[in-house]
Amino acid sequence: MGESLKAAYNALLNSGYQLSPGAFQLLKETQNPESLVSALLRQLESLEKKPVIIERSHLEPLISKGPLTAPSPPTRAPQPHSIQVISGSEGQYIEGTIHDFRRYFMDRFNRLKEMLKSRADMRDAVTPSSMPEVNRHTKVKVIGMVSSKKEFKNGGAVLELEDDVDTIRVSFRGDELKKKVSRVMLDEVICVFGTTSNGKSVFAEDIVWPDVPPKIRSPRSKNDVYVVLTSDLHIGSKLFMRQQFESFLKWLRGEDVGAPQREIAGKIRYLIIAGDVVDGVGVYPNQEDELLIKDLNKQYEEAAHYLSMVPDHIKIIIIPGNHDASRPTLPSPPIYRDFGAPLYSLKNVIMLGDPAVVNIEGVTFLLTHGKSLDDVIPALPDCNFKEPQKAMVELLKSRHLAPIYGEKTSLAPEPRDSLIIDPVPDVFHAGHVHVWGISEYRGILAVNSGTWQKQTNYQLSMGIEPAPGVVPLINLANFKVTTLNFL
Ligand code: D5M
Ligand code: FE
Ligand code: ZN
Repeated sequence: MGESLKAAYNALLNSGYQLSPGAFQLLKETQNPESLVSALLRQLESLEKKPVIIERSHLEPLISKGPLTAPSPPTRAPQPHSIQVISGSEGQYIEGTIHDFRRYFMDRFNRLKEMLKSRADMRDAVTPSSMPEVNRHTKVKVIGMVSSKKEFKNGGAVLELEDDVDTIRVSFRGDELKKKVSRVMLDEVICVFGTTSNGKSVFAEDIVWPDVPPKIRSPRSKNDVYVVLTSDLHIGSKLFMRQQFESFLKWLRGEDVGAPQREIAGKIRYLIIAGDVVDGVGVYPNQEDELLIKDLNKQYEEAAHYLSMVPDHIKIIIIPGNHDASRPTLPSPPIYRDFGAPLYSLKNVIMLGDPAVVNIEGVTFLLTHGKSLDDVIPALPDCNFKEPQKAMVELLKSRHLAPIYGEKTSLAPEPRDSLIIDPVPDVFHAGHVHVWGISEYRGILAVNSGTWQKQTNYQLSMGIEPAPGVVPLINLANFKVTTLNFL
């Protein structure tokens, strides 16, 4: 088997698919099996009902379309932007009754359960209310939502897993399992492999998270196209780093930069801002003392004034953060027009909600401000506020942007849980923590884009040390991330 064919074949198996003989033959004959499979996996991600066996007919349409082998056009004229908004929640009004929350968690549970069950080794998994009736040791796989977690000094641990009807108790022993249990977050959906002797409780042997399938990364754009990621400008705050942000804007325009950098600047087509555009008003006690502009409308006017300096050939995508004029509850709608009007009037700006999924030049971006990191980072043993990208990777494994319910992140119980990570993105972009960081997990880039705000008094008192003025940018032709320092 050729290298590319082998990689393609393994990628399918690892994602839980089997190949029909016809499909295998077709893969063997095609020029680049790896990119064909990669295109197929991307397409399958968006399907609710995924096939078990990949047939020839799944692959054929992807070949006849021809983009995989088509030669690049010999043109030097500027290409049109290619941007498609997949989702950018409008944030519907919801009362939040017990009934609403029940329906919300049922949707979360059912969809993550189906995700787990799409793996070949988990098709026979049960849920707490469908445990087998047994009276001797029997192997079981149980999918449930974690409703409680207790870790004991002697190294043992107990989890309670529930579905809409029943709860079961799962016990853990041994160092390896202890480490896995410490990674379990409340309200996430997991599968436990183990044994039961009564159909009511389980001795665990392993834990499996929904996770993302391993991906083959193939360059998505033929030419160098740069996407700049930033967030947490906090315009209106006395601690907004005006000068450094102005240098950044100058750089975007290709001014005052050396030749190699100017070349990059000329290839920037997109700028994504993952929330906290302004500092807002009344976001935390005594915030006023740190505000330079105390009027929210004026803060957005100032923000639009800065962003109007971004050249028109760069599309700007903006989602709200917890300091912006939007609902603080997730999912949050786009920044309200009443306050954000000056931003809406910029013609190269696209305003979206949190979370949002956009496809840029064939690359799927998942955007969120990252408010839930306040809950997730303290809950996970190997995560910290200095490396927010690590917690972002854990969210990918949980396939959820805000698994923990009832802490600092408030959730709107909409009928469909839009915080489930689906489709699997190529780039996962968040901010909020004010520290930049980049990680790659199973072919997905997780990027936290830092801030333009110096340390606030609150952050000082909490020992939070921001890392401002650094901007990551991604070249969509090779997925290389460059960081630029404007300090
Ligand atoms: O959040 C910037 C960082 O500071 C983020 O890690 C949360 C933390 N922060 C800031 N203010 C608070 C309060 N009042 N409680 C808890 N954590 C906080 P930002 O959204 O920019 O304020
Ligand atoms: Fe912020
Ligand atoms: Zn924030």
